This record gives sequence, C-alpha cells and structure tokens, in this order.
Amino acid sequence: EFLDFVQENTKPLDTMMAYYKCAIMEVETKFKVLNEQFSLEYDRNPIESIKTRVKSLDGIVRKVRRKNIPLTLSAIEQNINDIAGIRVVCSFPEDIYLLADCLLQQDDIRLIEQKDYIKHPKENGYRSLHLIVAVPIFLQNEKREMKVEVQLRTIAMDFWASLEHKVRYKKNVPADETERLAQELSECAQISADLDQRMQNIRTRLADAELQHPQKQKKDEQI
Ligand code: 0O2
Repeated sequence: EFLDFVQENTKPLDTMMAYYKCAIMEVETKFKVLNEQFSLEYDRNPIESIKTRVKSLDGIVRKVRRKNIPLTLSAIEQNINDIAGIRVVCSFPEDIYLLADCLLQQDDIRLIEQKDYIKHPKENGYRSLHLIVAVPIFLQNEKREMKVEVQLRTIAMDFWASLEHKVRYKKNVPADETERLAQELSECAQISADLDQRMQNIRTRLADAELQHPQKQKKDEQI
C-alpha cells in the first residue's frame, strides 16, 4: 500500500524532502552563527558538534503505521514532526538552555512543542531537550513554514543515547540479558547526569575565579 503511494507520489515526495533539507540548512546556520558569536564575544564555543538528517522513507513508513496516519502528503506533514532533524551537542548542560533560548528568541522561529527530558528524564534514563519549531524557507515565489525537530544534548547525554539505541535495536539478545543491560544503562544515565553537573560546576567556579582575579589571569596569559 505504501509502495503504491510512494510510486504515485515520487515527485511531490522528493520535493517535500528537499524542502525539509532546506529547513535543516536554515536552522543549522542559525546555530553556527550563534556559535561564532559566542566565540567572538566570550572566547568559547558552546557547540561541540551538529548532526543533521532527513528521515528516511523507511522511517516515515514505520511512523505512519505506528501512529495510524492517513496516507496523504498533508497528513504526513501534519503528523510527523521529525522528518527534519537536527542534533546539537554541547559540552555543558547550561549551554543547552542558552542556545535554546537564543534560537526561540529569533523572530522567524515559532515554537510548536517542547519536551524537556533533562528536567524530566525518560523512564530508561534518556535525557535531551527536544524542540519542535517551525522555520520559514524562501522559495522562488513563495515562503513556506517547515517543521524541524531540534534535539539539544551534552556530549555525555549523546554518548549514552547512542549506546542505548544500539542496545534497543540489537536482535537476538536473550530477554534476561536485555533486562540486565537496561538496568546497567539506567545506572549509567545517573552517573552521566552527575558528571554533567560536576563538569558544569567546575566551569562555573572557574568563571567566578576569573572574574575575581582578572588581572592575574591576564598576566599569566602573557607569560
Ligand atoms: P530516530 O532513529 O532517532 O529518528 P513523536 O515523534 O513526538 O510522535 P515521540 O517518541 O513522542 O514521538 O518523540 P520524542 O520522545 O520527542 O523522541 C523522538 C526522538 O528522540 C527519537 O527519534 C530519538 O531520536 C530520540 N529519543 C527519544 N527517546 C529516546 C530513548 O529512549 N533513547 C534514545 N536513544 N533516543 C530517544 P526516533 O524516531 O525514535 O528515532
């Protein structure tokens, strides 16, 4: 059924995917600009890395089935929020909220939904800040608003999530082992949250110390 749909809608599907790619470029540029500005102003880069992807047709099919979405282009666009995905990885948790605020302040960005899995981690220990935003793309004769899912994470959160993803999709692992792995992952999630907090504290204390002794810092740097 989906195959028929794809064959009958090759051109519009290609166009839709291309528009999502453009929306990703817009949002990625916004984060790169913010990173550049922080680098100039405060001599630090809040962003460690950025990964982007347009959801595969396979991934879209799975979601259409799982959520019982009608097989039309407009229903797909309306109901699937993560066709365009961008993942922004930071070193420190505070930078996640700083970047999210900076993005949401921009007057061409509209927040559709926010899920804070950092303040409220998922049952398995998953942490990240998810934003669904609408961003305009400018075409030859029209302006279109496209939805993009932004996932903001620390390096530690990203490390954990990629391992958990592997465990989740690994076939042929006995049920009792899967359970033990889930338990182990849950403990690691706690350890990684503690690590994030402690690294954040170190950075804050360092910044405070620099503020209190700015001259000494300058002198050391000259040497
Ligand atoms: P993939 O392969 O990354 O694309 P929704 O889309 O809002 O209807 P949901 O599940 O409510 O569905 O969205 P949610 O919770 O905001 O999370 C969607 C995405 O977040 C997932 O995409 C993952 O990328 C990531 N994610 C959420 N929970 C977990 C988790 O427990 N572990 C890991 N490793 N990643 C998670 P997809 O489409 O599931 O997968």
